[in-house]
Formats: sequence, C-alpha cells, structure tokens
Amino acid sequence: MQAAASGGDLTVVSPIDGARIGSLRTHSAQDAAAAIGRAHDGFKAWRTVPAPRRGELVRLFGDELRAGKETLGQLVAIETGKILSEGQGEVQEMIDICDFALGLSRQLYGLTIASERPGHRMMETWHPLGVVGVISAFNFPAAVWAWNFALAIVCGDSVVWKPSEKTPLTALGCQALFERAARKFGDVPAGLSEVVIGERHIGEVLVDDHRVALLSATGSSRMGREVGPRVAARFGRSLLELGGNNAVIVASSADLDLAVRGIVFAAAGTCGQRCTTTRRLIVHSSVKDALVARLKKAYAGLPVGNPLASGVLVGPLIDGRSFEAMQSALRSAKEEGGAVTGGERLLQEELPDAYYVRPAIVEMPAQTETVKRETFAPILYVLTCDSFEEALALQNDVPQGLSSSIFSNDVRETEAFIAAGGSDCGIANVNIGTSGAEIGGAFGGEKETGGGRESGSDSWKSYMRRATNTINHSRDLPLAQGVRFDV
Ligand code: UN1
Repeated sequence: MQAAASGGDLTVVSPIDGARIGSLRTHSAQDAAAAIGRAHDGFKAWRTVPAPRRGELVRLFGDELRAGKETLGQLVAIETGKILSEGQGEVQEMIDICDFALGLSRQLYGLTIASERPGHRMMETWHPLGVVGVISAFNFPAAVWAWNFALAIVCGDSVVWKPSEKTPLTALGCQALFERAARKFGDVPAGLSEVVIGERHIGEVLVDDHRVALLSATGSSRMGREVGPRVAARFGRSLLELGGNNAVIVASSADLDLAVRGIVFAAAGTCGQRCTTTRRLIVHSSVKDALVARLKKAYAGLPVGNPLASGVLVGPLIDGRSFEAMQSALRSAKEEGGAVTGGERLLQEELPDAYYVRPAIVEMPAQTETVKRETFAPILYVLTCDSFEEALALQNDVPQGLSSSIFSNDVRETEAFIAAGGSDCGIANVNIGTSGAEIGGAFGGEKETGGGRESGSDSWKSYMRRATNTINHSRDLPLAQGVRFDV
C-alpha cells in the first residue's frame, strides 16, 4: 500500500524538537479491509510452503536488518525520542527474534501420544493459523511487531500491521526492508506483509474482521479492555500486551551498587516509556535512606537532552499529552502526601515544542490510587517496608502484572520471590531491573496486562492451530472409553 507514503493528512513529528518529519496519507477502512483480503489470499499460498523454507525468508529479513541496523536504529530514535543506543538495541532485538524464528522453523514440534486403543496412534500437528493482525505502540515501534512478525511468518501466517500513528515511518522502513528480503527470496505471495496507516478506526477494522484469526495488540489496559471482548465476540483469538506497574523490591541484604544501576536504567531509561519500566520501588527501611539518597544523586546528574547526541541518557517524552499526564500524576501524588524530587520540564526555552523532563522520584506514605495507576512517564514511587512479606504484598497489590524484580542476597527471599506464592507477574527477576528482557523468554504478563505471551519460549503456539490426530492401523474399530456400539 505504497500510497500511504505520499503527502497526506497524518503529520508525523519528532519528539526531539517537535519538527515535522513526514506527512502520510492515512488509509480508509475500505483500504484496511482490502489489505486483510490480500493477506488472507497470501496466507492460503504461504501455509503450504514448508516451514524451513519459510524460515529462509526470515533469515533474509534478518540479513537486511543487520545491514540496515544503523539507519533503522536512527529512525527509531528520531521518531520515538529514545537514545541512539536504545534505537540500535531495538533493531538488535529484531535481529535476535529473526534468528530465533529461523531455528524454530525446523522445530514446530507436536507430541506423539499413547492411545488407549490397540492398533491406534495419537499425535498432534501444528498448522498455520491465518491472518495475524498486529497493533503496536509508539514506544517499541519496530521490535514488538518483529516479535509477532518473525514468528507468524515461520508459522505460515500472513501479517497486517497497524503501527502507532505516532511512529508510522519506522513501520514503512521495516516494510521496505522486508520487501528487499522478499525480492531475494523470490516467490513470496502478495499480501504476506501489509501495513495499514491510520488511527483508531483502522485498528477497529482489524479487531472486527473475522478473517483476522489472531489479533496481537500492545497498548494500554483501557485499549485491551475494548479489544479483548470484541475479538472474543467473533471467536477470534487475541494476544494482549497491556499496561504494567512494575516494582523493584530492595531487601536489606541487597548489593546497593547493583540496585542503583539497575533501578536508574529501568526507571529513568527510555524516559520511563517502556511497558517494563520500573514504576515502584519497595525498599526495606534499613537501607531506604542510603538508597534513595544515591538515587536522587544519580537522577540529578542524568544527562537529559537530544537523544541523538552522544552522552545523553534520557530523551524526551513522546508529546505534550504525555507531559500533562506526568504532571497530573505528580500533582495527585503530592495531594496524597508524596514528596516529589524532580519531574520538572527541561529545555523549554530552546525546544518549546518538545517535552524533556527531569525524571521524578516520589516518596509516598502508602500505595495510593495514583501509585496503582500506570503513568507512561519517568516517575518512580518509593514505598518503604519492614519485611519481605510486606514488600511482596505491596508488589502484588496493583491491577497490573507485567514485570517485577528483587535485589537481595538472601536466597530464601529470592527463591520465595520467584516461587508459586511470590511475584504474580509474567516476568520476575533477581538482581536485575524490570526492563530490558531478552527475546528468548516468553514476554507478557497477568491481570490487567492481558495474559498474552509473545517472543521466545513456546509463544509460537499462539500463532498456529493445533490438530489432534488419531490413526487406526488395525482391522478393528474399538471405541474409546470402552463404549459398545455394535452394528
Ligand atoms: C515494550 O515496552 O512494549 O523488556 C516492550 C524490554 C524490551 C521490550 C519492551 N525488551 O524492556
């Protein structure tokens, strides 16, 4: 759908300075439906291509990403405002998932199961599922799509991608690299990868179209609360990757040097705009003063500014609305008795159309309503506790369940944290922060985070349908459960 790249009604700005960097024509609902139609046809051809051959396409795509890593990483940084190293890291994450998916293309295993009937065999077969719709957020404009895309392609599916309207250029860049890989591959069916540009109404087309077998959506819990039931109403599958409210517990035995580094990266890095960002610090009273003093010092010295400049560690917020949301959360936290350090706007004179902030640390008297909400900005709420049990109860007492971690050198605490009665999150780490997961593990979380799992481990199963096969190689027809039906 190249028409999207020409001048049009969607203005794209860089959060670095608020300057316009592109203008695209958005697609109509009819365009989106047509894209789904092409993807559906593409799927029917692609599903019969042997999986290892499908892996070859993902291998070629990975090669294009390697060659284009620097340029695409720069585009990610310009469109999202994340620092260059994180922009490159995002492309590396795409390369990693391509490698993973390539290996997987020879490992889409089903089980062989013992049959209770003589002369029978049971097994399961994994088949391609259909069109996968991907709705992605601005903060990881390429990697999260790639997690879905690389797996979907080796699983024999086609993909229709609706990127965030804030980051469509990165999406078009990814699609251009994929098209290069597709040309080298040779006989890729048309419609295997479609990008549709637009706002909410385009996403709704993906949500409601019965030809979209799986809808994978990343965004707020509010969005997921609408999307999940709508997809379920047509018996479609959804994979939801929603809000997080990730906590780090720091125990009295913790290595504070490690904790400070881990927390500053996870809480202030990416300007607090990862779904895995550390939003709550639950610290034991015996180390609270020492740790918070060190964090405040680190925060005061954080280089905030143009994310393309070397040495800068924190870029801007995505836009003015995000800045307002941050300020409003800080006001509410203050009303609830919080003591705020930082959080003010920076560089306003030089860059009036960009929203740079000093990441904030807010010492709270309790886990209030504001603390329980996800605000997509660099605010670290600090809560104090006197025991591991108290810390764990606070950590779990929020609606979201994405990521969590504990800094502790007490093996009983660290094991309890990752045991059945411990953290209720999809990610539970020890002596590292909450963000920056590798692709090899399944990524996602529980409760209002939506329950979906993307990326590594056996997440591929979400992108395929399972058939159970019972095969009779005898001359009799015994029935299961000993049922008699003699005719
Ligand atoms: C997201 O913020 O939506 O674990 C994804 C991380 C990254 C992915 C974040 N690998 O922080």
